[in-house]
Amino acid sequence: MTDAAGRPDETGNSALASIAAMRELKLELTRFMMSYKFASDEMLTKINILKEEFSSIHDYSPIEHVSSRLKSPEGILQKAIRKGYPLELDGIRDNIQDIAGIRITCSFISDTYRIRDLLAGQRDVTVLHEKDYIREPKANGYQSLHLIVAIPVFMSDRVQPVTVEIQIRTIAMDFWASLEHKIFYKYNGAVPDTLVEDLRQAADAASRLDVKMELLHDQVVALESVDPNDADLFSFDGLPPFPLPKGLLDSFMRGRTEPE
Ligand code: 0O2
Repeated sequence: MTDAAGRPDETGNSALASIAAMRELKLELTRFMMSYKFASDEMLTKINILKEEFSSIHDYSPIEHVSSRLKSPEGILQKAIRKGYPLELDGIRDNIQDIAGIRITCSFISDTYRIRDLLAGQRDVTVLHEKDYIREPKANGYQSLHLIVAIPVFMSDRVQPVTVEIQIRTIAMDFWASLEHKIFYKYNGAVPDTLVEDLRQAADAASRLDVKMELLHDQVVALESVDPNDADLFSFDGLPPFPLPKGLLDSFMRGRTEPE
């Protein structure tokens, strides 16, 4: 590996070159994976802001639960090989759009579209693709609203648009999808026909439950009225208490109601 003077010989030089190439690859892979983590973090912040804002101001959040996952480098490569995509980072970036994935569960179907609109309406979010498996469920009964969005990630030397897959669905749809996923893997994809049929029936039942729950919710909302003596009227969830003295509150209210 070294000559008589201790300098790397030809074999030594090529070993050093491959170590340098490995380092370069590791750096590129780390940057690649981090860009997806940052994009996911940015989207999660947006979703959590909506969730907190709804809970504090409207006393109700259309977002019940949020989870996220990053595909592992191994999972990314397996998918690229399975789909026949070029095995280099730019090709993978262009073709695999679910490296970062976020799942949002909502109580009601209308909430799924509300969340879609609130996220899609944000200036730095670009919806690249939408699949509405709620309006058009898959043959097996799967329901969910899928968005592929791009969000700019600001790094030290570049701004990179990064894609994130967002799945939005109700609790009932999510319950069904988790069970179906387990069954699918248990049978290695070859699910017996009877189970496939049972799953389809369960999906129909889940769908009917969603519709019924939404109707009930609408009725409850219509019955709700504002209580002027509500003790919580001027308490602010998630913020430190700042009681308003009565005089200040009265002038503030007058300022809002009296014309100038
Ligand atoms: P994971 O581990 O959840 O990410 P793609 O394969 O993504 O290139 P496809 O299949 O057209 O293209 O995308 P689609 O239809 O938007 O589905 C992507 C994801 O939706 C899947 O990701 C699942 O998470 C979910 N999904 C789609 N169909 C079903 C279904 O029939 N049952 C369940 N339980 N989930 C489904 P992955 O990559 O398969 O898995």
